[in-house]
Amino acid sequence: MNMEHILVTGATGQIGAELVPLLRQRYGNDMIVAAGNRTKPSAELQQGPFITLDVTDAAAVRAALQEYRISKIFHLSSILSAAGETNPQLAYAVNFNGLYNILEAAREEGVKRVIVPSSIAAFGPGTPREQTPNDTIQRPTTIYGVSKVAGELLGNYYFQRFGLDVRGVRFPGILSWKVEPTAGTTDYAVAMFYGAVRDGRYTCYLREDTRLPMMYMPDAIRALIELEQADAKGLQHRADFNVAAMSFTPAELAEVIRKRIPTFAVDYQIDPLRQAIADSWPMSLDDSAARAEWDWEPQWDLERMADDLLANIRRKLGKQRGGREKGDEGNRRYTFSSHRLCRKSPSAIADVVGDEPTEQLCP
Ligand code: AKB
Repeated sequence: MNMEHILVTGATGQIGAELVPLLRQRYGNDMIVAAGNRTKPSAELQQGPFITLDVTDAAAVRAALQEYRISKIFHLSSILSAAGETNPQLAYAVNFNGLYNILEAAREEGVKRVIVPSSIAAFGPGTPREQTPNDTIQRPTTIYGVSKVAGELLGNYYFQRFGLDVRGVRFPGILSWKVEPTAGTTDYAVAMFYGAVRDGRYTCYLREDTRLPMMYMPDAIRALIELEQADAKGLQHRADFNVAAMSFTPAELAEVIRKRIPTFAVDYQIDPLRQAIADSWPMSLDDSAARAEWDWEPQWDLERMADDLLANIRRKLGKQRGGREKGDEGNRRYTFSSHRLCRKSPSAIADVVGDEPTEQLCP
């Protein structure tokens, strides 16, 4: 194996499933090694190298870097906020030990760059919630958030101490249609679109006035790629950039959907766990550091995103043409009308490894 490759962990998850095809378009199918753990990879992900990789296994991580001569890593494996609170031990193993294994193996194997997404979860109740500054108080109250702060600091440390080029953005909630997120707190936004198309209604687990920062997937992917390619000379921050696109509440989102589907109905059944998490997060972000240091600029607003998402979800669900289209990623069951987290066995919860959606929400 002579050529250097890019590794994407958590490839079967919400972000990975969209990042991998895009990177493969740019660099060629064979150059991008997609790594997942428990979720069956889609046919699309298998169009290039796909490996099963448990990031908590240090030897396996190192062997993968050696086998494929990995030069860059997008490390997306993570247990998200809501799933993390149902199994903090697993979240610790994957989010702390998994990241440590990636950074150590990258350092030892001479990897050039590691991209590790952080999240708005890296902030907490003590953080200013409106236009949250890039550099501010970070005392999160979830294991996911604690792991994200640690990840940012570790990334900065590995750069300063070992010269490993670690970079990362703090993602808001991400809306997309290809792989539905089911392990986080911001997932309601995607679920509302699916509910609208599939059932004409949706039961929301967050209060109607819960304002959170959000972003459409094409912007999220572009943020990762642009930060990865940014000139290092311009970067004062490393693994901790706020990136913003839009902020809205469930009630505002429902209104935007109702403009397009007038009969759409929403009711609210609050999940205390996810409501408490959302209430501890920023409502909007100041992303001026990302704008200044690597020219970050979002391209999608709420109205345009709504049109695009509805068109794609309709196509995916086959509502317009009475059947699924060839190539659709229709292999998942939706559990979005749910409002409560199941207390499943650790092995079932472990399926969320790799930023992956699971059946962990109960109807
Ligand atoms: C979650 O809700 O846990 C994630 C996030 C904001 O990081 N979508």
